Amino acid sequence: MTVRARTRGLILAAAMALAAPLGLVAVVSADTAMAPPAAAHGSVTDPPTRNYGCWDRWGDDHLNPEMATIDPMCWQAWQDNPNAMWNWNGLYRENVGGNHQAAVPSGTLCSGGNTEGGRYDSMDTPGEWVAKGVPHNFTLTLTDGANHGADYLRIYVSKPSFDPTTERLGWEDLDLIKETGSYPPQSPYVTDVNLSGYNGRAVLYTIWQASHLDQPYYLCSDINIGGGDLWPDDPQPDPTDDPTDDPTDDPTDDPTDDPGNAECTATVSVTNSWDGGYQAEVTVTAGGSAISGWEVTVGGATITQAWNATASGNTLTNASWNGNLSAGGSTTAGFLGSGSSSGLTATCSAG
Ligand SMILES: [Cu+2]
Repeated sequence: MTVRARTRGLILAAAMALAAPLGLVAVVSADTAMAPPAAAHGSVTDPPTRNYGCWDRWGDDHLNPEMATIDPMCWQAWQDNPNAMWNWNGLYRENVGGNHQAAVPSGTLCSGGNTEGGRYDSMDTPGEWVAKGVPHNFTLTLTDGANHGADYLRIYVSKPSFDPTTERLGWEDLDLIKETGSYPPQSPYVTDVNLSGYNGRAVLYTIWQASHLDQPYYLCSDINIGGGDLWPDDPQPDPTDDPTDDPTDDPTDDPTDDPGNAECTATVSVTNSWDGGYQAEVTVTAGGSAISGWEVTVGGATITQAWNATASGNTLTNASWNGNLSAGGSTTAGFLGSGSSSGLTATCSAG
């Protein structure tokens, strides 16, 4: 998901680092295009919201016409209003009094009810938004560059009957999954999400009720539940194809699965950082033969939380759903680290 713009998080972190010691609340004019947003507000960064994803993938290359075919929903969004991406962290309303359904009419959920004079209206457009593959249990990360705190995060997922590629999202399309308790001012806010029983492309809808004033954020993230990342030129997944239910997928019966030859490689990249910590993604790739498990040791890391893997010290071990990789296949896991993110290394060993 972040192959095109792994440096964006670092730029944001640099902006935050500059602003924080001065005690500034940075203000970005809606007309100040061509600059990364200052650390004014926040958004769900994993799984990425529509506009955060477009900014992350294309922010340093947003005039590239190839976007129109590779990532057409981002293309239409950039054409409609680039400030929807530069200000990916500003999709909010104010003084709603908790009446979200009254303030944000069905069909406009992803633009916060056409908030900010319609700046984010392109987020409501149906189509093949790039969707991040997530397992049935994953960790949602909301990055708050302004330390507003949260009264709650309210998280919905679209019903199986809803098709984001052809329909605008409405309240009637959503199932409420959870509402968290409050968070003190900090970043990021993370919470586990359990989507058991859901499969395939869906929209994850998060309301972040900020605590500094009545300022709720309305955030649409495209996901592919139980599968890999979805790009428009990929075949659509069969929603009944749950890899964990595959009776033929028994690694112990696989004559080609020789653990003596099993190899893997791993890379680590920092996807976001802030004062005193960071978020990183590890990509594990099998070598010339299939593997049935992996461990990645992240040199230089102090891991405080992991997803799509379990952490012990600075070693990540595959989760139940992503240990089996075919030859040359890859998967990703993520973690939160404390301290500095400089000089991280990743070493993989296969089982
Ligand atoms: Cu704010």
